[in-house]
Amino acid sequence: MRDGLTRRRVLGIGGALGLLAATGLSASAVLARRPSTTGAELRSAVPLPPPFRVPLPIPPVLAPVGPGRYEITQREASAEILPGVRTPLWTYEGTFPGPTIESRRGRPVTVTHRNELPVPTVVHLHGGRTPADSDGYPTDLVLPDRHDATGHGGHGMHDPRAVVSRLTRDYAFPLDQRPTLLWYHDHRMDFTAPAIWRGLAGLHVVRDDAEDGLGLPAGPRELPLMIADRAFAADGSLAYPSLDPDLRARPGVHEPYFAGVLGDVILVNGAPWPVHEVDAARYRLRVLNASNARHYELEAVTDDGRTLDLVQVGADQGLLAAPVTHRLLPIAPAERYDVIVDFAGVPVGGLVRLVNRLGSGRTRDVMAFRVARRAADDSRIPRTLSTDLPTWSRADAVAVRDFSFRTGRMHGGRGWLIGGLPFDPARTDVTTRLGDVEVWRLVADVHHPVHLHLVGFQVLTRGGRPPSPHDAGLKDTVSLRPGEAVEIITRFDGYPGRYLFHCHNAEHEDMGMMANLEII
Ligand SMILES: [Cu+2]
Repeated sequence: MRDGLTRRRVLGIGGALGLLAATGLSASAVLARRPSTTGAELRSAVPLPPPFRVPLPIPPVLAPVGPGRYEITQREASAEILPGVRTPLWTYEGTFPGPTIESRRGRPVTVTHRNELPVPTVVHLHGGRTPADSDGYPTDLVLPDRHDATGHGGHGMHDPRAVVSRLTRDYAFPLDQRPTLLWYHDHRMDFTAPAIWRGLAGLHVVRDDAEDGLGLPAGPRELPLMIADRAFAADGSLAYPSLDPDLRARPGVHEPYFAGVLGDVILVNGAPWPVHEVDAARYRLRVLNASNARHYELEAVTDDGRTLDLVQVGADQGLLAAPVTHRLLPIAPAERYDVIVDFAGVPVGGLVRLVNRLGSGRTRDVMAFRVARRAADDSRIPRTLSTDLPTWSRADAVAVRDFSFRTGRMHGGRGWLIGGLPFDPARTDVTTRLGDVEVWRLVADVHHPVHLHLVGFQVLTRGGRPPSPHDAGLKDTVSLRPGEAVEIITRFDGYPGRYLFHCHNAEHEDMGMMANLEII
């Protein structure tokens, strides 16, 4: 018990009593509200295109400006996301998603971000094993050139440790970590959700020789899929219910979107319900849920109603020890799944739809694959994928901490709290020693995808039972469903400094649901 949060202990996790103690909900409330998703859906005010007409875009790979050096300009741009409709965006390098950075494990990369947007920004590389000064702490602002440096932050919080720069900032990423799909996105205090919504998100892939040697589908048969829902206003802009449309002063969203903003258009790599022509062969899908609040349960369904196996080879933090076969793959905001799907059994001309079992109407469809031709396939899925996963056990843990993720009072209104407290950059919530193994018990009132910066973790239990099949491997984001408790185990290695853990429902994150982790 080293700090305030850990005093709020949860007893008997997995049992109803522990759950109720932690969430403060009545038994009937817990049982009555097990919605499939948390949040409210915005309706677009423009006509929406039919599904499976727009080709799947592949985000461009960013060219380095020197060995290990990249430059990204954050600027306003517009794009034709819906056919015939111009949509203004906030972008990295003029595109949504931003350009993909391709890296090799252990080869450091420096990305110079230049902020030409009208507001301060912060860049976080999600899943990156990054020193604290480049991790994109929410108050480490990059101010625009002519920013007056006032009027930031709705709650008047002062952060004496903030490192603020003007116009540009170099983010240094050692990338001394397992190969996986990372993503970079805005992480500014109080305004992360609307900034990501407007387009500030991109992919960053880390590879190594061992993974390259596995024989997984590669080249054009490896597809990054950034799934994100959005809604469009009558003028073609992205609709978002901000309390402050200028995204400068007052954080948060209007009711009824307090629990999360959902869109009625499903984008993959920035295109609405796209279609991609494939060979009748195996494909490796690098799936990221970049939605602010929407959860998906993905299923690959053929014309004749068959469900194709989704063979998972990797989780948030890289390869599994061995493949895990799913029919239905749940994916919460910020989670990544690395899956192989085999189109060999689908007739040429056939359509395989990727559907979201949690969606309804138009949001039930995600995208489709059109099988265009028969083709040779020398890819394989080895029975052993990796042998370097950590083997932490409960006996290694020097601390067990409990955190509740629930709504509550905050700054005179309502917010989202961890351990009963809203985020305060000036408060240290958890202090841990570099190298320590800890078990964290997380419990939720509604859906909360909980993300730890710096470290990967393993899921020990879910709902008092062994982890679910989709909990396999090393993760950095774990999906808590309503009333659910999850235990995770991790080792805080990497770098000392101030890091975050938070809910990755981006609206919850902006409305208090973050906490500080100080590694000493
Ligand atoms: Cu949350």
